Amino acid sequence: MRMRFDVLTLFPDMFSSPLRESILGKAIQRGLIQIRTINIRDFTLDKHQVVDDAPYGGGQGMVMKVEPIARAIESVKSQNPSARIIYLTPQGKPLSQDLARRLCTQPHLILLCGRYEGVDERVRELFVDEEISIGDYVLTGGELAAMVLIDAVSRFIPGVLGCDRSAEEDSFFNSLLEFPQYTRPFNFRGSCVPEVLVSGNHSAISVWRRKEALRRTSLRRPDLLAKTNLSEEDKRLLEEILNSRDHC
Ligand code: 4HQ
Repeated sequence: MRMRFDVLTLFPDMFSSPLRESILGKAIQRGLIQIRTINIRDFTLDKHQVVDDAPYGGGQGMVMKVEPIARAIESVKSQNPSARIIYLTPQGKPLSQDLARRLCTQPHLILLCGRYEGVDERVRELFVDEEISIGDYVLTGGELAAMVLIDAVSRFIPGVLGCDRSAEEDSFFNSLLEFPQYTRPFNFRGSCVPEVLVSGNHSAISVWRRKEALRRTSLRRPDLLAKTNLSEEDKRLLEEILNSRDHC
C-alpha cells in the first residue's frame, strides 16, 4: 500500500530537506510513500510567469491567480483522475489524529499550498475537495502546513514506523498525553530517575506510567481527559492524584 502526495507550490525547494530526513526519508527510499512537488509557476503561459495579482475590490496584498493553478491541477489529475485535492488554510477543518488516519486510506492526495492572501475563490469552488487547517495561527504559506499533514498521515502507513511499531500505539490514540520518559544517566546534576523505573517491577512500572499520563492530561489537557474512556483503575489513580496535592 504505497501512498502518493503531489504538492502544488511556488516553493518546491522547501520540501526537499524536511521530508527526506529520518523516518520519512526511509519511507520514501523503501517506496512506501512518494512525494512529488509541482511548481505552479511552470504552468503560467505569459512571458513573466506571473502567478499573483491585486485583489478585485481593492485592499492589501496579492491573490494567487486561478489559471496557473487550474492548469497545474489538471496536469496532475490527468494522470490520476480520482486524486483528492486538499487546500491548506486556517479556514479548513482542523487536522487531528482522526483526520490523519482517515486520509491515509487515500492512495493519492494533491496538496495545494497558497501564498500571499491565498488563492482566487474560484480555485476552491471548482477544484478543491477538502480544506484543512493545521491550527489557529497564521503561516506565511501553506507549505509548512502541507509538510505537517504529510508527516502525520505517513505515520499511519504500514511499515513507515518500522514493523513492530504502529501509529495506533502512540499517545494520542488512547487520547492521553505521554508519560515522562528517561534514559541514562540515572543521576543528572542531582536530578534522579524515578526509582520505580529501575525496580524491574513491570506491573508497577505500567501503573506508574498510566498514573503520570493521567496526571499530565488532567493538568494540561482536561479537554482530552473528558473525552477518554476511563477504566475503574484510571478513576482510582485520578482520585489519588487529586488527593495527593502533588498534581502540579
Ligand atoms: N496559511 N493551516 C495563509 C496557514 C495555514 C494554517 C496557509 C497561511 C494559506 C494563504 N494553512 N495561506 N494555519 O496559516 O493551514
